[in-house]
Amino acid sequence: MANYDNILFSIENNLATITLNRPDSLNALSSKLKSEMLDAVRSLNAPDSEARALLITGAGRAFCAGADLSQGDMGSNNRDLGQSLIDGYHPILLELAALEMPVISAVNGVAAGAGMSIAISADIVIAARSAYFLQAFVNIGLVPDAGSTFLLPRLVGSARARAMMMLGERLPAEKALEWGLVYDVVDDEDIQTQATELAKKLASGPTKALGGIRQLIAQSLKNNYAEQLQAEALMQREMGNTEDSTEGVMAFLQKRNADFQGK
Ligand code: T3D
Repeated sequence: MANYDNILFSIENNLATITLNRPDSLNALSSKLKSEMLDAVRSLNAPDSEARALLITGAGRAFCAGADLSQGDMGSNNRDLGQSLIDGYHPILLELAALEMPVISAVNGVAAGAGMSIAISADIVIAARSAYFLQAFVNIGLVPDAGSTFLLPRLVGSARARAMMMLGERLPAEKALEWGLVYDVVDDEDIQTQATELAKKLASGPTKALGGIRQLIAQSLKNNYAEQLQAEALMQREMGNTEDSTEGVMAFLQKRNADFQGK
């Protein structure tokens, strides 16, 4: 497995974990961190990868404070942030979206700017009680990016998304839970163990079905009802031929827990 400087990356018992690891800058997204993250995420979809779920979290007191504002020409007028997004962020986000396994984010502290975009792009978001979400972009005169304008209105509704984006105020974890942005809020000291427990459960689940759920939910954003019914039928045809679905039915009939292999 590759050695990285700005992230920690491991795969254990089919669970891949990426820890954004620049705690002194609240895990701000430097060029190096982004290229390492892209490399790690890409490796998960390789045919020889053992990963069946991905957990993303942050080292130290933050999940991620978004773009590294101290880097390169972020503070100058002579910059093309559009190109920087296209080259540095979109490949990671698209690679994450294309993963054929569930993605969990453990938001251990602040998730701001593009860091919030990454956090909410996960299938399941668990937040520490003291964590908060921040659409920080407007505070530095920018518009939300890295998928926030796509994801946030869909998750919390456009009225709340607009207010978060325009006001640039902190959304505490408990309120994020109330708004449906996160699946659960846990005590700070439990965030890593509880998120890992949940991620392990997914990593030993029927991976093809979990990947299928991701695809179907994504397709539902553009399909009409009839198209979505068709998409479900096509996907279920595929699932009906998986070893895990045979195992699932057998386990039910034999009154035992299923032993899914991700096949
Ligand atoms: O090309 C492109 O990349 C365009 C893409 C843009 C996407 C974006 O994400 S734009 C939004 C960028 N992010 C922000 O604007 C957030 C900036 N940070 C903050 O507003 C605050 O740091 C927080 C609200 C997140 C946390 O506040 P607090 O008081 O808990 O911590 P702090 O004291 O501000 O920060 C601690 C350290 O982290 C500090 O360094 P120091 O003084 O101890 O040496 C601070 O400078 C550093 N830090 C925090 N955020 C960033 C950062 N360093 C670089 N980039 C950051 N984004």
